[in-house]
Amino acid sequence: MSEQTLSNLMSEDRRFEPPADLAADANVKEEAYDRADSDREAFWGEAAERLDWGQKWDQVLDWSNPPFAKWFVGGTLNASVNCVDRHVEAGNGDKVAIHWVGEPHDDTRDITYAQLKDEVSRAANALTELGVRKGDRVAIYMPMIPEVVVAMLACARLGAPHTVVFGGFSADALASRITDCEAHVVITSDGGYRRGAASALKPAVDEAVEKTGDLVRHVLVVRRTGQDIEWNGREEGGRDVWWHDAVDGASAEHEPEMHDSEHPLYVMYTSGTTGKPKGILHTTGGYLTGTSYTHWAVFDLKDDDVYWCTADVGWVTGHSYMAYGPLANGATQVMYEGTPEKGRWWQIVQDYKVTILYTAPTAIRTFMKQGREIPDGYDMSSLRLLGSVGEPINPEAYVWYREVIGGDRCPVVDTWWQTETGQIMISPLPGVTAGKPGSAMKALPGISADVVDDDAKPVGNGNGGYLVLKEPWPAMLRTLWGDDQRFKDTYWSRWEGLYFAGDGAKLDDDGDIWLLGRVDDVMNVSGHRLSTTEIESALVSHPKVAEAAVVGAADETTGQAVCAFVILRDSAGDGGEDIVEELRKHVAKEIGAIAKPRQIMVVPELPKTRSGKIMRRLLKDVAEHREVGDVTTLADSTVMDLIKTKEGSAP
Ligand code: 6R9
Repeated sequence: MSEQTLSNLMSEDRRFEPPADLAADANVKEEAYDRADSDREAFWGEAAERLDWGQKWDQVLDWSNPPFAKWFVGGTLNASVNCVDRHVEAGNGDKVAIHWVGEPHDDTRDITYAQLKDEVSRAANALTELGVRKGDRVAIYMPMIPEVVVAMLACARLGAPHTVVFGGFSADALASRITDCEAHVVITSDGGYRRGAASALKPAVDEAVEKTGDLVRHVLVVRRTGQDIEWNGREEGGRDVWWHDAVDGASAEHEPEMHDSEHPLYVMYTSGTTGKPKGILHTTGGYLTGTSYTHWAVFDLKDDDVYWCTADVGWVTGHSYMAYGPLANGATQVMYEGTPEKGRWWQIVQDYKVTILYTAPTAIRTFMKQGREIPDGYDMSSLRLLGSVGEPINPEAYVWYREVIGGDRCPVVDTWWQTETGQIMISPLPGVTAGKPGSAMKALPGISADVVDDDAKPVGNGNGGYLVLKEPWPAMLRTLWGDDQRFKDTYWSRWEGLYFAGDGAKLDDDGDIWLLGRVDDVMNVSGHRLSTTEIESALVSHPKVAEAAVVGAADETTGQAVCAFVILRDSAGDGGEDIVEELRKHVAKEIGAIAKPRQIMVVPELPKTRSGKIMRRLLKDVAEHREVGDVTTLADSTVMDLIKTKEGSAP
């Protein structure tokens, strides 16, 4: 990687020391790194002791057949017992597990651990009644309502792996996932609320079920919006069953079975670069150990915290850090049904006295765009810790998040991980690490990461390359559902014994890690490696720019050329006539002439998935004047039309 491209982010020299009181009382202190280094398996064995096991394991890790790992071999446990029953038994039944906030104002519910236990038990009994047995797969396609968590835990209780499909996905996407994991039961709702209106879900399920032939036997439907839907009840020989009919009357007593530590917990589909989505398989003991430990360590979770992860449950962050991690830790959390409306989040922080907020850079940049007057109007003094996940956080957004949302007193933990890793892998520890804006810092205790070159040689401090993981970790994916070969090929075949994450990264002079985006997003312009992130970060540091996305478009002369799409801040108006030239110059100044975008398009929106990732693939299609590809995973598929109309007016 060229010196020039590394210099921009690395010249970021602001440091934020951990607050003294947090450091003094931190769950995890500096010594944890050494302890984990000296005996990694003992370290994870100790972390596993945080859970309740039926039978204790005989062996922490079996890595005799890499890359197929087995963690806590011989141990048995039940994930739902760990997430609910044991807290009730410990006398915390009255503690609120979920403060649920619906999108319509004043539509709220507080659910205690005791209530959650009853509800999960009822749902487990109802699913049994519908014929769900240990090992059967259940598809879940729901909005952000408490029943989605209940449904997941009920499946876990039975040992029936769930596959949650994000509610914004199309009927086709749902059908392909149902087919791939052969689910006989789908749990859904009539609809959900989005941007102030009821939006139907059940019709997509009907369509998907239709496409999958006779596979699906039952569709269990929660009534959320009360809107009109087609109904094919069992009386008429159909598949549909109302949740309130099946679950509400079921017994709240359910004797849980202890499952093998390696019993499948869930399959989560994530898109690969091409072809059919990959079904990432997570199992029980290691996954629960990895998520609960990291949730406790990275967020420094205390008994009286009010934690809020804003991710949708249809995304891995919603699985690890809304469902399993926090519930295994007996935390009180907020769950919000809606999307980021102006001011609404801050109202929620104020109302529920949220202490820990975990969100994505894209949301932060949206709020930056709206202006600080909005959050400034709320009392957010309850906050003590902020987290970021999903993409590299540019220094501007980090500092804004820290200052405006965190009142300049809350540490920001930038957490790097993937659907595949299951748990946070690289992150500051809030009581230990002095944060650098834009850096995820260091592998957590018990995790071993490095940055290597094409020949798997460690690049050393001050250099860039590929991020790899060197040792197995508890919540790692076990395989791709039904496709061991693709699992090996995708992650383990590039270099012997190393997990290839697909991300570019660099080590600064202190050895701290800076993520540079997917390696497929790393451009090569005239033989210079340029990171999309780095140029985006430079663009966003311009006062008129709210958000930016950069792609490398094929170019006859330079191999690839930098093409940028920018959203201007509301205060910048249309940016003025010379805005494009002004921004090109700005990038040249920030990074160097080589990084100057060939083309900059001012656009009203960027195409994003519901988990907030910019779909650069689509922008690349625009930049290379191709027909725009598959838009079904976009949160809002009309965005591409807006961008294409702009294309005509591009310079
Ligand atoms: C949890 C999640 C994984 C990809 C990953 C990387 C990017 C996630 C990041 C980050 C820089 C962070 N990513 N967190 N990049 N800094 N803190 O997002 O899972 O949806 O599977 O995405 O997201 O590129 O490889 P997933």
